[in-house]
Amino acid sequence: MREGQWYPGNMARSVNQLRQDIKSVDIVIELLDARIPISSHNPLFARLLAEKKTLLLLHKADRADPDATGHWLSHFKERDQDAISFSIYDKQSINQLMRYLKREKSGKKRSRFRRPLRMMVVGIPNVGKSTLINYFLKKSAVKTGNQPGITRGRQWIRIHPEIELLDTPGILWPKITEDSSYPLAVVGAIPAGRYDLQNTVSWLINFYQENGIFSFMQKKYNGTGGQSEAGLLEDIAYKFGYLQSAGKPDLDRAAASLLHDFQEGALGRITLEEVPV
Ligand SMILES: Nc1nc2c(ncn2[C@@H]2O[C@H](COP(=O)(O)OP(=O)(O)O)[C@@H](O)[C@H]2O)c(=O)[nH]1
Ligand SMILES: [Mg+2]
Repeated sequence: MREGQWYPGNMARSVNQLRQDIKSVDIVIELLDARIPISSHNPLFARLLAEKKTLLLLHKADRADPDATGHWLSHFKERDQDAISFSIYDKQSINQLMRYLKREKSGKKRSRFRRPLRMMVVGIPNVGKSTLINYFLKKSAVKTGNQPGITRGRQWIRIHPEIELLDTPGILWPKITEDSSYPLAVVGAIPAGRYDLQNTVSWLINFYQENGIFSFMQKKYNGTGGQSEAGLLEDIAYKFGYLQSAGKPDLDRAAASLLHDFQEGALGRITLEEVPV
């Protein structure tokens, strides 16, 4: 699959806009999917952000394996890269982010710029950028009434008296490589219909098998189909009545349903990419 193929808009234009926006902020928050910290990072961000202070948010951490997220945090710490485990459903992680930003702001006190700390959110599609921005937008609207610190031109959301967030996220599509295409499809970073469903689900089932957690899937669907992938998909089809006209199990619907359950967190908190050794 070619990069950018499924996203509207012109790649050069959005990268140029991103470059401009990055210039106008003090810090960039790059959202990674905590389940796939490797594949959800577009290497082009690293180049665009080379000179800029960056905070990584391991987003959707509520879906990832907490131990694996801990390993990722240590990994980044060893590399002097600031990173926070984050979920929009976890108030503590939101507080941690706010504490971090306030520290960043107070660290800049002596600077001749008295203006608020400015930041923006970047990440690949579906990683949770709008959710985070909307959270702050709602919150600041409640706090300050009708005019929540938004100025004209590029829009800024004042999320704290001394911290402003650009209301438009920077978007880059993921870089699809042989290694990253399945992880990206599995977490929902590639739109339905743009990847091979059966191969993707095969990859996911194989991940569970190789990591000794296949029984988790079997239990979930009252599996009697034994250890095989086909058996599992048949179990799912029969359990939910996904049948074709001749009463044969509809394995495509079963696969879609399995993937949906994974994305909803119904198949456990799973991290698909470990820290490289
Ligand atoms: N589990 C989980 N899902 C989240 C979280 N934040 C956002 N999402 C979901 O991820 C999906 C994509 O979010 P969105 O903000 O539209 O992503 P964007 O494309 O990066 O703007 C939505 O279904 C959100 O509800 C989170 O912290 N945890
Ligand atoms: Mg969005």
